[in-house]
Amino acid sequence: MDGTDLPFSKEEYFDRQSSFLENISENSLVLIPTNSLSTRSNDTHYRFRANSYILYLSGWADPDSVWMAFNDQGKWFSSLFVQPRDTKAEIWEGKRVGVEGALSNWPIDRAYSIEDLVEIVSSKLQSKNSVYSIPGLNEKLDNCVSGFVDEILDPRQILDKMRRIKSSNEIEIMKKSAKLASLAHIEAMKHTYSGIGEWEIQSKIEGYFIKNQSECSYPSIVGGGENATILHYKTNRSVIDSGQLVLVDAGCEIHGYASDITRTWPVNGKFTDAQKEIYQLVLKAELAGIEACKVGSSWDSIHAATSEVLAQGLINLGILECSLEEAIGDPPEFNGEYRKFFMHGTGHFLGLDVHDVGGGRQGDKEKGPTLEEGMVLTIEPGLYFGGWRSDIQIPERYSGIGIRIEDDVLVTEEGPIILSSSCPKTIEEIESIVGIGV
Ligand SMILES: [Mn+2]
Repeated sequence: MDGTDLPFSKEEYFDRQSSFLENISENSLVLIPTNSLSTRSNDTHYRFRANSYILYLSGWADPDSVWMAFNDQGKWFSSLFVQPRDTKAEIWEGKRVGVEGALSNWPIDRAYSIEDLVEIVSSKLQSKNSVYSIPGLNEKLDNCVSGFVDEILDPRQILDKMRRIKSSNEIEIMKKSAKLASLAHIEAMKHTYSGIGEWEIQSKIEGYFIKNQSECSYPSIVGGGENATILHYKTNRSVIDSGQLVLVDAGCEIHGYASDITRTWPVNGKFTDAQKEIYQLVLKAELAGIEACKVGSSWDSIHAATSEVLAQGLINLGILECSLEEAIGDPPEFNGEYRKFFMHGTGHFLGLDVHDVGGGRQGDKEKGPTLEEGMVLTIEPGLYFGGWRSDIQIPERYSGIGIRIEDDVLVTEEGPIILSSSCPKTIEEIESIVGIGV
C-alpha cells in the first residue's frame, strides 16, 4: 500500500471528514483508532483488517494507527498516527508507508509516528474539554484519554448515519464486489457433484476470490443437507449426498466493501418436488422483499412483505395448520408460528461492514430507518426444517430442507437495483448450471 491505490479521491475523503466534523464542537478532540492485531497462536496473528471507521474517513488500512482531528482557531486539521519507517521491523513484516508517505498520499493535513501518540494526544487534550473516540480498540489510547476526561463521547451515531448512504463511487465498488461474489457462486455451482465435500465448494468460492485479488467478507457458510438448517454453520466438513441441497452463504470484499450472497442448489443438479416447493416459496418471498425496497419504505414493511408470503405459503403447503393471523403474528415483530422456520431477519445494511451500521436489523424489535436513495441492504428470507430439532413438527416430506436466497439491493428513486443480479436463482437457471464444469 502506497496511497496510489486508494479507492476514492482525496477530495471525497476530505468531504466525508468535513460532513462528520460539522457535528463536532471545536473544543473537542476526535480520535478514531483502527483495530488491534488479534492473536491466532503464540506470536502469530489473524490477517489484519482495518476498522471500518478509519477506512471510511481516511482510507488508512494498516495496523497500529489512529486518525485524529483537532480544531485550531476555527479550522479542523485531519491527521494520522502511523507506524514509522523501521528497517529492522520492515525486514520481517513488510515495508511501511511511514509518516512522510502518509502525509504525501493520504487525505490528511498532519502525520505523526504512533510512538508519539500518548505525548501528542496528552498535549492536545490540555486545551480541549471533550473527546470523541471508539473505546476498546487501542488500550494505550483509552488509558491516555481516560486520564483527562470522565466521559468519552461516541462518534459512531454521526458516522453511522453518513455511512448508510453510499456515494456513487462507493456504489461502483459495491457493484464490483457483488459481481465478483456472483461469479464465485456460479463457479461453485458449475463444479458441484453428488458426494462433493462442503470444503470443496468452499475452496471454489474462496479460490475465486483470491484469484481476483479479493477475500471473504465473512466466514463462508457451506451447509449440505441438514447442515443448511444451522444458520451460522461454518464447519464445512461434511460430504453432501445426491438428493441433498447445499446452502452457500459467501461474499467478498473490495476496498473493504462487502458483498453477501446466498444461494441454495441441489448437488446432483435436479431439485426434488419437495425441494422445489420450498424453494419457490422462499424465492417468492425474496422477490416480494426486494420489491418492497423503495424510497420511503419503512424497515418493518420489508420484513412484513417477506413474512406474509412465507406464512401464507407454509399454510398452503400444510406445514402450518392455523389462521394467517396466527401464522404471521402481530407487527412489527411478526412472531407468529412461521418464525419456527424463519428465525432471522429479512436483511441488513451492507457496506464497509457486512452487517453494516446505520439501522436495526429487519425483524428486530428496534425500529429501523426509512429507506432512502443510496442505501444498500440485503434481502435474505429462508426456511429451515431441521429434522434434528425437538421444538418443531414437520411433514417427513420437508424434513432436512434448509433454503435461503440472498441478494444485495441498492435503493434508488427509480426502484430497487439488484447488485447481485448476475447470480442465478431460478430453478431453471440453477439446474442448467450445476455440474457443467465437473
Ligand atoms: Mn446476509
